[in-house]
Amino acid sequence: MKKPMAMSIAGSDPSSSAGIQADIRTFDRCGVHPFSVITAITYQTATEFFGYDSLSDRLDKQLEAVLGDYPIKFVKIGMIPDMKTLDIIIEYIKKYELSVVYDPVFVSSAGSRLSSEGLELEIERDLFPLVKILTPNVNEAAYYSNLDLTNTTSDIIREAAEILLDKLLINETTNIVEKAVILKSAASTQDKVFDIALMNKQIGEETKKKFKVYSKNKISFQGNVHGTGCVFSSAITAFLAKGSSIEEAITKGEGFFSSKFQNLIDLPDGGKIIDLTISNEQIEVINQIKEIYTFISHSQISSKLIPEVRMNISCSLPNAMKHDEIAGIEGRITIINGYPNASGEIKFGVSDHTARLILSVKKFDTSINLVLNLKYIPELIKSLRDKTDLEIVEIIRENQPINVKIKEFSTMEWLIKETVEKKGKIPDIIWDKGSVGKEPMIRLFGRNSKEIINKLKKILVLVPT
Ligand code: PXL
Repeated sequence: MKKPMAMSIAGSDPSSSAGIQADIRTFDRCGVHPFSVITAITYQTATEFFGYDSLSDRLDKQLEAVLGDYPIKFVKIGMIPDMKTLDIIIEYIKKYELSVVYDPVFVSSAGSRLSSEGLELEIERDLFPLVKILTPNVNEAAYYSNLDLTNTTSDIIREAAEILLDKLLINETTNIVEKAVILKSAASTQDKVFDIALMNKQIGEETKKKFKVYSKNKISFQGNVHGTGCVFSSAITAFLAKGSSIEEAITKGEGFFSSKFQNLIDLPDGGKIIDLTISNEQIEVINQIKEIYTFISHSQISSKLIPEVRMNISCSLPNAMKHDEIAGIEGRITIINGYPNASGEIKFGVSDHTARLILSVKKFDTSINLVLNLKYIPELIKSLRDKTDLEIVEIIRENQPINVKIKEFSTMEWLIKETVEKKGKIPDIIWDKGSVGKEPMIRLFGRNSKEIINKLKKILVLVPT
């Protein structure tokens, strides 16, 4: 399969949490190969900025080397330190017809300027018309729209978005071009922050302007998180490179950002940065889910095992204690054209009843890391009992104490406790006939993907056709 590729043209941040380092790491996390061209070297930590040197004399050679050789289409642009850098970038955007996501960055999160005075106007005039998606924060949006966006109403934020989008469209001769602006953290309530997107969407022969509001949980602490804008705009670029439309890329970029923004690293100087690390253990967990999913998704018979509530595969880190240490498939697995199909990506912390099951199982048997929920088919249970060596335990939901029924979490805990009390261990399968409003379900447990696939093979030959 061809690997999606994208390029970042940005400044180096030695704290590796903003700038080109953040872009590379984000592209990686999104499964996109990162090309990187450096516009400047900055000297900074997550909280202090000491200065920068422009690499404008070395920019041309970097760009020609990669763009001359590789079919790169999507590019994210960050720090543009000076006029010469801007001119070279523009030359290459035109020459290679690049699709541009531009994250305007005039001041660093520590408050210092990242570009020469007055460059904003040149950027507006020369770069904006070549930009596909613009991701300003409120200050940058206020500057370019010439509107006061402090403590403002949603009408004024929308007006600012319209002014900015018009600036991207200023040189377009047809009206069927798709572009977008996203005003980051443009509005907030007590516990939510909102990004306001405005896009020009093509519908038949015309384009229509469409607003979309994305809400994020407000995290309250002093100061700000270094590098957030870089991660967000790079994620959008990565999803464009993976084939998403503008609207999809923004939505997926928002999703990626929100999931990463939950885990911050507190640096010793008080700086906060987004945790973009991923361990080999985490990769192993994701690969195990991928292996099982690949096996299932190539088998039409597997689709008969997808329950009404859809299927999930949950896999835990060996010593998991919390939800975010368990990975699953976002949106679960459904059936498309007769085959099982994942609705979303494999991620940690996508809460699900299968994830809760593993956490409960781990209290009794730490060697079990995987669980799948399968459709209940009465004949299948009978054949599995008669013809396989799989250990099967039935749980009667009616026996569940009423105070446990109220919370699904305790239901999963109860189900496992009941099984261990009955059998003294976790069997291969725990199933139940359901109850009012609860679909009957088969749950398959295992230590690793190989073991699960072996068990699935035994099950699949017995699925009634
Ligand atoms: O997050 C904006 C940004 C972009 N690029 C570089 C930076 C910063 C913020 O400090 O240093 C190089």
